[in-house]
Amino acid sequence: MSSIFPYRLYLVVSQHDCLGRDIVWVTEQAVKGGVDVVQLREKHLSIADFTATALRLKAMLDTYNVPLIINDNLEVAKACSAAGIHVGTTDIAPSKIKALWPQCGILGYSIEHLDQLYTAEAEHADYLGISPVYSTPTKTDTVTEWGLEGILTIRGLTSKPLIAIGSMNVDNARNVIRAGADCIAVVSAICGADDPAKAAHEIRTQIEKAL
Ligand code: TZP
Ligand code: MG
Repeated sequence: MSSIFPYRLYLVVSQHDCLGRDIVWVTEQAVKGGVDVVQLREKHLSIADFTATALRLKAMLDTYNVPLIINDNLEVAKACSAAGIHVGTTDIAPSKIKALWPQCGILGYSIEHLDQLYTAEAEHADYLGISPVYSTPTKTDTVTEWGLEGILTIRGLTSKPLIAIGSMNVDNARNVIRAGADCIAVVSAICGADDPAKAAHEIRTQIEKAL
């Protein structure tokens, strides 16, 4: 298990994905169910609203000792003293982040093709997002799917923690961990569930079975 990223169930959350319910409530339920790391991924909010949401989430998560990671926005990450930042290949380069934000604890980087694994940028990451494992209506600008084969391949090539994202749910979490992922990242199977705590608990149970 990685010391910088020992987490197993990763909630990626936005206000929009919570289907009209408060993001702090949904996230707290998810944490009670077994989520142990959270990423706030807001694509349509102003910086002021993104920051306000981050501060509210951070205050709640601190009481559970669960780290908050901010998607792709250094200003918000700094403003809320987040645990880290997550970027994709078209965002701020990982090689620049620690100079711009020396307090950054966890640096996550999503890879969509195998050649991205071999870049110097990937070397800077504390964990790699395998994006997407399966295509998903939650993020439609993806081109390929890694599938279980992709996870197996990457697992053989790096010792960095691997986070699986894209249509992860209670039915596929176990096989994805068995294929070599360290952590399962979820949006809709938890944020969209009637009972987010129960949904998180069921996925967490499958992860633990596979370890
Ligand atoms: N990156 C790759 S797939 C994805 C992101 C943010 C969305 C995953 O959402 P869901 O609803 O868990 O499939
Ligand atoms: Mg991005």
